[in-house]
Amino acid sequence: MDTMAIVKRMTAPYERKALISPNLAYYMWRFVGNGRRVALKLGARPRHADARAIARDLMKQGISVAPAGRFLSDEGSAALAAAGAEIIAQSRSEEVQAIVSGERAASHGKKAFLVDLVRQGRMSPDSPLLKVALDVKLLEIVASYLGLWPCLHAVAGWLNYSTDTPAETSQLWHRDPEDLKLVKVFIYLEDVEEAQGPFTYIPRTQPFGSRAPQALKCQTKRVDDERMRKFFAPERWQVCTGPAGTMIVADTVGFHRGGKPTTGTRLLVTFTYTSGIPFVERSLSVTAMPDWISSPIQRHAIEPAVRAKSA
Ligand SMILES: O=C(O)CCC(=O)C(=O)O
Repeated sequence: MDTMAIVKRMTAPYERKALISPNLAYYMWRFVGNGRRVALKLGARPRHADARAIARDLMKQGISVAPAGRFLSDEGSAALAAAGAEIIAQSRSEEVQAIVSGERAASHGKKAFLVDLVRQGRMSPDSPLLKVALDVKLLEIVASYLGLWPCLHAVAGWLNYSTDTPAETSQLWHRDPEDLKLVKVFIYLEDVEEAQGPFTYIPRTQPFGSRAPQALKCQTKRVDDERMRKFFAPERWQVCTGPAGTMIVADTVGFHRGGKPTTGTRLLVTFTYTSGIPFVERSLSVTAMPDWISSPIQRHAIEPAVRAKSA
């Protein structure tokens, strides 16, 4: 068996579990499976002075929420304005509105309560959304948190709408399966109040978080609110309402749920970042290496998705 297969076998039992302290599987994941990405991170000083402070906050809480300008460079903010305008226009198209109103059946994936507005198979390297996801400041924050140069794993644009069915899949409390530690980003493109099904998180339940030991008792795959109350009181739940432009950066191995509007819709873009050896296969593929890339951290983040296209 080769080294990578050994690392994979050692880490597999920790999918959808938050480690409470570093163990052998973690060190193998970090220094053997992702050794090169760790070395790249250690050898580079972040260009953005506050990237490390934001990552430290993330290490403590598992989540950081602020206006997008806190996490993005000026170029990233400009790309977000362009990408956001495109996605808002798409969400208002007749075709999408017919799905929201129930006149037309959606070609749903696993989630029968949202329209995914982004085609992430064979994505164009010139997509403004890719420019946001590969923003250097954002990547530096993710790298400081993960302790390695990350891979961009997925990109999506969701329009959630209300349904009559009980909460299901990601609308119930869960831990994400993509990697041992990971970062998900959500950027609201329209205001999100309680009624629009905000992203909701239990701080400090991420890997190595101070509530990870307490969360061990609650290891079911999907948990409803009634059951979660027995483990964590609702006062501990961070309900991420906010105006358009609110950005959430979180390790979603920590407990979270969201996306069940009771009225109206919720429109956001979301990115997932993993290490170089995720548990779950990458769904993103990009047709060519973007020629606007200005930094090696961007190249390393997108390289696997470009390779996926040519594979
Ligand atoms: O839609 C939400 O707010 C939650 C999304 C989620 O659970 C996920 O992406 O894993």
